[in-house]
Amino acid sequence: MHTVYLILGSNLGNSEQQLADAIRMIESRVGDIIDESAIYETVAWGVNNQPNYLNQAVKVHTVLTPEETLKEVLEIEKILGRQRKVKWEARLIDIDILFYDAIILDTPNLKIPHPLLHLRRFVLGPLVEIASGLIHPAYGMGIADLYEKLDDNLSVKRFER
Ligand code: PH2
Ligand code: MG
Ligand code: MG
Repeated sequence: MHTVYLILGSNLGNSEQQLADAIRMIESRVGDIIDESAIYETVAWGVNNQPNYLNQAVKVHTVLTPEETLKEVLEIEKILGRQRKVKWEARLIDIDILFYDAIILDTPNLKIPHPLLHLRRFVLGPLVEIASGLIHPAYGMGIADLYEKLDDNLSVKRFER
């Protein structure tokens, strides 16, 4: 059994419903949901003039390989209406693999750990809730330490429905 951490994001449509639907489909196609963070409302990172996101981190147990996991999450994105045209455009759902056990993988289609995760409050904020003691295998630092050292000041706050 393998442990995978995912970050979910949506800033189009009914984002709260999209996250709930994504988690349900992850449970049926990837594996058991072991833990999930609260939902956070976050300012769009790296782009201007986009609606705020809802982001949520989840911990999953899976028997799938990293490549199979990627295939499933891309399939879930498609089923939930994701259309890909432009990088970092507003989207109905995005599901990114953050960690898969302690592996380091660098292929054209799949990089694990996610190469930008340590720079993003919208990732580390939710993640620190469910993985504060986890060590980043490439940097040798805990998630809580990476969170403390963040240089990103874009707003990340718990979503109040
Ligand atoms: N995803 C991006 C780019 N910027 N900003 C926030 N707040 N949340 C995201 O999920 C996000 C982003 C690319 O996938
Ligand atoms: Mg992403
Ligand atoms: Mg993605």
